[in-house]
Amino acid sequence: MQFTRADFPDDFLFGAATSSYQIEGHGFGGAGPTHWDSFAATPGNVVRAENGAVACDHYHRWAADLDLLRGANLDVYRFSTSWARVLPEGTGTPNPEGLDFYDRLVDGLLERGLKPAVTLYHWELPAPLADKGGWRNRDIAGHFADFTETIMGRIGDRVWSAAPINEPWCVGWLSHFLGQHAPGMRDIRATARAMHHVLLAHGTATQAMRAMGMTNLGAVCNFEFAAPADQGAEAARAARLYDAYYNRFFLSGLFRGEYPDAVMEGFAPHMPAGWQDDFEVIRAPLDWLGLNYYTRKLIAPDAGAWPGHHEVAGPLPKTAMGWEIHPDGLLHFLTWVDRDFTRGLPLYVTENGMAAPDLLRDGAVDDQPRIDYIDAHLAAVRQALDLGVPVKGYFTWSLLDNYEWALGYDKRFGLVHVDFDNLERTPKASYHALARALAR
Ligand code: IFM
Repeated sequence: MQFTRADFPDDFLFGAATSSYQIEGHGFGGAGPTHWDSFAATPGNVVRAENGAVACDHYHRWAADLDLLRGANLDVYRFSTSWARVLPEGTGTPNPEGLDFYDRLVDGLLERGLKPAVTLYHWELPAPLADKGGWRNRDIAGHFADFTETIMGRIGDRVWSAAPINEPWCVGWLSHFLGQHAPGMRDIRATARAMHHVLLAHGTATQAMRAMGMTNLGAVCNFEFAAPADQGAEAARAARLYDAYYNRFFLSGLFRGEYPDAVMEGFAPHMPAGWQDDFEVIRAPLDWLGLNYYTRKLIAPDAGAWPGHHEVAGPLPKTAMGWEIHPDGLLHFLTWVDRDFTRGLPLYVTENGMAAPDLLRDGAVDDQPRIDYIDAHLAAVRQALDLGVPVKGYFTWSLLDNYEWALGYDKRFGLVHVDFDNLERTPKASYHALARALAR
């Protein structure tokens, strides 16, 4: 690795990120059913119909996994809590085993000198709430605040930071417009409502945590650099619209109390009644913003219904996800977000990493491309710091190879290889390189 900890400010934090459904093993410990279980059980949605029932068995192996974090000389661990593990019905009586699990996890992190950075929701909605319309139903915001109070009532006194919802774009657009994630809908009315309600739920959860006296509260959004597929005016317009519903919609809601006009051209007839009155809740003050960044997309116009465009393959080297590697996009977003939205608020790169066809050979995994990817993106962070952007930390996605949603277990993002037959963990070359770079 080209960089070391010494290349960053003293208070700059390095971490790794995971999420509950992707690693824990949802079949254990009394967790209730989620919309990801039924989505995965429906033919055609997930590669080989794989689900998170066992995943990495982190539910039983968490202590060894936390040792891996410490062994990599990381400072902070970003994980999520499973709503359905804590409240199997989504509302009502908590599952004591679920609360105990997160309690042990937080204590285990603190014992190892690691800061617990919690995300409340990373996509596994309890099935009983999905039955009631899930993110399309405004009631979700109240239920989410209740869940927040339940889990934070148990661990909120010891967590270092908290953010309500991972990647609102995926909860809204990817899951309700593109149909690629649970609940697999392709409906513009569902999308407009889900995208608004996810922000409302962010606001109610943030208010609930403030009322409990919690501090260091943020939001985590994902960003893709949108570039026109050709030099024409139509492609430029298409890329601007992609940028509006992907990158600007949620920031505009959170920091300006409005939605971009270009998005409302499509969404206006489908918004829930009274949506304009919700911004007071949505704009609950934040202490930081997290940016998840992986790639750019080339956007070409077409004659289809709104938004009237599609992605085309780009020329840059790609990861195993088929995603172009474009570190300049991270520099763009860090500087743009600071200048136009957050204005001095601490920023964290809360996810960044690559999938690769990593092979375990003689007990080792040579994943030099991942080392290069991390190096290139850290160089972008370093440039942003030099320009005065207050970037305070960088998290690699992910600690472990895990369940990559609709793509099942094939796409390996981990610093640590997981053999999904026997669940054995093997730190990859990137893990060892990071541990050396971060040694104090
Ligand atoms: O695995 C996902 C994660 O759940 C959310 N951010 C992107 C990652 C890679 O696709």
